[in-house]
Amino acid sequence: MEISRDHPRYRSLVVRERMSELVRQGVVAPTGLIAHGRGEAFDYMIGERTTETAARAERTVAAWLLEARRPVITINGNAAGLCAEGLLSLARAVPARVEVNLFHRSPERVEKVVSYLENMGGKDVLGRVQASRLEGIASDRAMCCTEGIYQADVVLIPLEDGDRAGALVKAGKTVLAIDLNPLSRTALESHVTVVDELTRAVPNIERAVHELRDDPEERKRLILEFDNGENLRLSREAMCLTLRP
Ligand code: PTJ
Repeated sequence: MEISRDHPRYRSLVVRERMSELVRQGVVAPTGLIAHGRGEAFDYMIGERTTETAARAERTVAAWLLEARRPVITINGNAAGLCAEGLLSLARAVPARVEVNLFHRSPERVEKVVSYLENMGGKDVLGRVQASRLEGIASDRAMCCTEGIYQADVVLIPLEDGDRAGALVKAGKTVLAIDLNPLSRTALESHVTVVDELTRAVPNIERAVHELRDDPEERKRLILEFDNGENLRLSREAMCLTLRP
């Protein structure tokens, strides 16, 4: 489809086209488009901007990633389609392992998403061999890589489903989410929830990684002072303010 650059929603239309093309290629799940639409709706409500509370959450995520012994960033079809280069760049900056972990899981799709990331420059992307299981999830969505999620102490989960976020918390990991829906189970279960659009959040987190790398005191302060309940309340309040006539 030809999209005119003058269209006021040009960027949104380009992203939609890319996501639907990636559905055709099998990287994004068909229902990933529904998840994307939900994200767009919440982004409207937050004013399509990074709020002050999201910026604080992004710095706290950076602090946790730098403090971690074995940080892992999980990538699903939507996260790959929206922000593969940004997430790979963040992983290199930390450095963190990258693991493909899918909700709509099949060996063929895992292969497609891993290959997609490798074509974007991803090195040592985990996901093809998942020999460990997370407790508390009955289906094969519990599968994860032993040297990835299973052994991780800190996991960044962009656009994750609630069951797995809860299972990661129960497994004793520090769970950092990026999710525009401040009411989702993922947002509520995680230790730090960035209520911001993925492609705005990821470069902000990477910038904070560089800023905080040599500042352990500031990292500790951010982690100690962060209150996710208050962060989610402020995010909901920001949405209410946008909606107020
Ligand atoms: O590739 P798969 O098989 O692993 O499937 C990926 C999806 C995203 C389809 C799957 O994990 C899923 O169904 O997720 P949910 O439960 O719909 O949750 C996705 C969450 O991400 C929702 O709360 C959306 O509001 C949010 N979201 C969607 N797009 C964005 C977003 N948050 C931040 N930035 C976005 N661009």
